[in-house]
Amino acid sequence: MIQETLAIIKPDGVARGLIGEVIRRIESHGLKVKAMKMVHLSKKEAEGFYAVHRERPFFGSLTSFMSEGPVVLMILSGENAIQAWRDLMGATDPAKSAPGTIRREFGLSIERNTTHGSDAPETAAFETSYFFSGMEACN
Ligand code: IDP
Ligand code: MG
Repeated sequence: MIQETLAIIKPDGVARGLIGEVIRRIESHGLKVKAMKMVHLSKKEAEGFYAVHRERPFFGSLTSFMSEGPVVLMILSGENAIQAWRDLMGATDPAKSAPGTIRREFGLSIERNTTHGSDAPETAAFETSYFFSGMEACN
């Protein structure tokens, strides 16, 4: 099934010059970039994006991190894109993610883990429309 998912290169990845490396991995695994932009989120915009985590103890720290510098936002498309992109990223905690995954190779901590990916079709729909209008996605 062809799906779309939201990918983010988080501030730690952009700051360390990993934009090209992350996109190279995405494209070499057959996922297509359908939309892309670089933005510096405000704290409020980061809070809106991560609203499902509002009650978690790390919410304040996470949203400060996500608004500390620019991020790259992308809509990815491909066969089972949601799981395919999560497989490329690896587990949330870099210390527990599989060798060869982005988070294992580049993640600095469970919070500063370099990339984001949607976790289900409903969250992918919310997250892609949170950042992109229909006009911004290419076919
Ligand atoms: P995911 O990004 O792998 O889907 P989530 O549980 O949805 O993981 O958490 C969202 C983000 O919140 C993570 O990517 C990470 O940046 C941060 N995070 C998750 N768990 C922790 C934690 O225990 N401490 C600090 N930050 C965390
Ligand atoms: Mg998540």
